[in-house]
Amino acid sequence: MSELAFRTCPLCEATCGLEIEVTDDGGIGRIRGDRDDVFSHGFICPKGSTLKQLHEDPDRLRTPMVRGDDGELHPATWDEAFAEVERRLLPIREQYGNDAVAVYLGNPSAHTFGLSLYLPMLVRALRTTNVYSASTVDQRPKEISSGLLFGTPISFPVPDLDRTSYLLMLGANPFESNGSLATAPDWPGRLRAIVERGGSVVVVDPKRTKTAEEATEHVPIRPGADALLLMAMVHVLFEDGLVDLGRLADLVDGVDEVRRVATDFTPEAVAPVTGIDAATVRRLAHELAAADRAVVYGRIGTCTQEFGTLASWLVDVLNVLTGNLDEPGGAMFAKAATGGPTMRGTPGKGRGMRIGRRTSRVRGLPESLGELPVICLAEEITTPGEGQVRALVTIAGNPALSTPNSDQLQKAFDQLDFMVSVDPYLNETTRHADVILPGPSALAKSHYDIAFYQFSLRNVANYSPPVLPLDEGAYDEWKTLARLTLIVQGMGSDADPSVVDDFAIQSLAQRAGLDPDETFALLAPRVGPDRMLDLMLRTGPYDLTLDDLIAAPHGIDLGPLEPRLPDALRTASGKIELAAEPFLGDLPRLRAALDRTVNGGFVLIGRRHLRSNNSWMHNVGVLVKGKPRCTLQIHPADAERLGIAGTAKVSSRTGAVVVPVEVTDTVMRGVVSLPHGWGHDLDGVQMDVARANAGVNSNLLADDQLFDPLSGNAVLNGIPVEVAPG
Ligand SMILES: Nc1nc2c(c(=O)[nH]1)N[C@H]1C(S)=C(S)[C@@H](COP(=O)(O)OP(=O)(O)OC[C@H]3O[C@@H](n4cnc5c(=O)[nH]c(N)nc54)[C@H](O)[C@@H]3O)O[C@H]1N2
Ligand SMILES: Nc1nc2c(c(=O)[nH]1)N[C@H]1C(S)=C(S)[C@@H](COP(=O)(O)OP(=O)(O)OC[C@H]3O[C@@H](n4cnc5c(=O)[nH]c(N)nc54)[C@H](O)[C@@H]3O)O[C@H]1N2
Ligand code: SF4
Ligand SMILES: [Mo]
Repeated sequence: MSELAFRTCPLCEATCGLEIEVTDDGGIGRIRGDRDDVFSHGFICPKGSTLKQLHEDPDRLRTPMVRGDDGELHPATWDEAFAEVERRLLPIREQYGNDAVAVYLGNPSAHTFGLSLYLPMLVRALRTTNVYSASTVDQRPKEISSGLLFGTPISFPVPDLDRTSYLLMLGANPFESNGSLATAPDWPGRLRAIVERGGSVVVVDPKRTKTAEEATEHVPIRPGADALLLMAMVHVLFEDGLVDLGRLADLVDGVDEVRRVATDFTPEAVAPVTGIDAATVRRLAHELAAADRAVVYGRIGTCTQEFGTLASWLVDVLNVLTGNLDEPGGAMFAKAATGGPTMRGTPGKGRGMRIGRRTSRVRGLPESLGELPVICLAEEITTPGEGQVRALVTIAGNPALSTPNSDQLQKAFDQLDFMVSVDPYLNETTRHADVILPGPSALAKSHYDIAFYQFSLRNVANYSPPVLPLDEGAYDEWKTLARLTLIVQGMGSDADPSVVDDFAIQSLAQRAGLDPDETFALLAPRVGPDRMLDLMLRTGPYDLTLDDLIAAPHGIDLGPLEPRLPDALRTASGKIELAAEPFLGDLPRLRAALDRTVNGGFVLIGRRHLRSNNSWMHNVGVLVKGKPRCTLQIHPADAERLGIAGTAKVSSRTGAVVVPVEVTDTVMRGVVSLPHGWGHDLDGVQMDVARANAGVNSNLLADDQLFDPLSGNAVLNGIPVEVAPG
């Protein structure tokens, strides 16, 4: 006998519904796609079912770990672990000031309900300028471009795949990644449907990916050249009289400036740098303008490159100029059931977005969204002086593998006086920690995708109660964050986490104009993230309650996206600021790139695999079995010219790796591709399967000195490298 539980998968952004068999003895049986899920209709990828393996993984930490006098990490009780944090962290803050403590927030902190809700309070309590996250090796350029254009950093227009007839997609490979900053289960099915209904999918990518192969057209591009391509398309739209703003004509500021700055970027001028001939650029611009429902979408390949912010901006410039913004089948704004920044305050107007309000201490790189670029973290630890980082808190992150020049960063970690990590694994990063605080497995937590429904392709609300009770000795992650917050506030390591939880409700109630006492009474007896969610739903745009969601285990479909402008804008002008000053200010750099000559050297790009998830799921045997996936892909002509077979040595300014080679004509000549998140054979890592399938760390090659200046985001695609037989 067994029972079925339903749960949204938290592993990537696609939010698939899972059907999970729970056996009589409280074990986990089979996990499949939930056919009744209102959004995923049974779709699942190979990672979804591995929540079972993650739950059962013997290497997953079940108790806190504390470094003893012998220098080794040992299991400890929760009280001991929190006491150690208090004992070690507070004196550092007292002696050296708040900035001496840095915090790094990793990707799963956005995928974990409890973490995403309680992190802001911990970060605020730390009162440090040294806040870092995986966002500056990812989507920060898109956040800045959306913030400047539309007013909030999560004002992401998403491609309305289900109704479009023309999709121009740059730097994304959703057949492997399942989509990003555009939440929808089954991207592959949705893309195939565009083609089946006679539409076009054009993929711009230096590699002929699976997505490109299934598309109607693949346009290979030199890494980093997207902004030039897009600018040339803008040029053609103006030159050939194809600009048509439609309904939004009165809502857009700066069209003439954009016309002016696009003048020099003719298709002929950009062709030598992009590798795309002028006729193709003209045709793409005309196709985009002619399609009745068209959309441009760019993702990580357009962000983690030297013109990340400009490329992200130009994606939406094209959507605006062709009248496809905020239209069905175009680029639209979601309306999440919990409310959010595009729904708060006065409709249609706001404070807009400011960037660079301060700069980093050592290199002077700009702040954005209250954070500094993670490429600055190592130097902030190693450079003496006032404000030097001496302690680090990492939460759901593995910067030792995920961020550039990781050798330098790992050496910097050794210099810290104290480090605490909230993480379920003893991995490449947490091996440097003095205290590790592991949360329960995903199956013992409730779940709601607070973040990803903000940019979902349909408006959906789906709550998952915990599938399993907490294991003995396990401790809720939101309570861990609450207790860290209280420690930092000087309330003591044994303070009651409900103080932080109650404060959160009080603040939310006040912001919504509700009476706090009545609100507490209304939401009782719930506590923790569930209570916060209930309040957010009640004050959100659909008048839902958590009970409504509990009564709908397969989710509630709130319908397709609807036009939201002008109400969703939060710019100071109340307009779409198409020519915001920071974009124009960065254009001389782009113009200078027109004079570049391709020098015959190699550049490195990254890739993802369906059975992998950044750096942390390589301990799941069913996902890593088979051929090694951490290989260097190189074009046959390049391999032959260099005499490379078997293995290659790849080196950059920052490091070198020796890696097995996969010769394939799917990559352009002069480009090599290596996935990130590997390199698990480091001392002290307690992940046996990952160690046996170690691979090499591509971020030894990524350079902390290469970045997009507007965002400080790292360049992870288009890294100059040398390739030789290994
Ligand atoms: N070269 C190169 N580098 C890249 C990229 C690239 O394309 N190329 N991609 C970048 C991108 S897009 C991203 S998002 C970053 C990711 O960078 P990070 O977020 O730093 O790294 P992850 O590999 O996601 O590591 C997640 C960590 O969270 C832990 N974890 C997993 N689940 C939970 C949980 O429920 N609770 C807690 N507390 N911890 C949990 C894992 O054990 C692991 O330590 O990597 C970036 N790095
Ligand atoms: N299976 C799996 N799924 C994942 C993840 C994972 O690690 N594994 N990670 C998750 C995370 S954190 C994120 S952020 C998303 C990312 O999701 P996607 O953005 O879809 O990321 P990728 O699959 O890496 O695809 C990026 C593509 O950009 C191309 N590219 C590289 N440089 C350039 C360039 O200069 N210009 C252009 N036009 N293209 C370029 C690469 O060849 C690659 O095909 O995926 C998420 N989903
Ligand atoms: S596509 Fe993403 S959400 Fe869906 S099952 Fe796979 S990992 Fe989970
Ligand atoms: Mo990411």
